Amino acid sequence: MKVTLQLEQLSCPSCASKIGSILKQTKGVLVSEVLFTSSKVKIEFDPEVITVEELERLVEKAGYKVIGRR
Ligand SMILES: [Cu+2]
Repeated sequence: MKVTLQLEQLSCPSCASKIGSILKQTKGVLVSEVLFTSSKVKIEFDPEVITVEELERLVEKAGYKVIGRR
């Protein structure tokens, strides 16, 4: 399953790599890509292991607001 999360403006590239490394350590995340310029996070995940809501919560716990998903 795939989802793209739209975040509030990321202020610098290290924010993007921080989110990327959190996702890499997360069970159920198969592929993740953080697009710094558009503040988007593309995630391919196993829905039997993790849900979109849990993914959003992880990103928000790291300090970044999720303002949309598709
Ligand atoms: Cu930053």
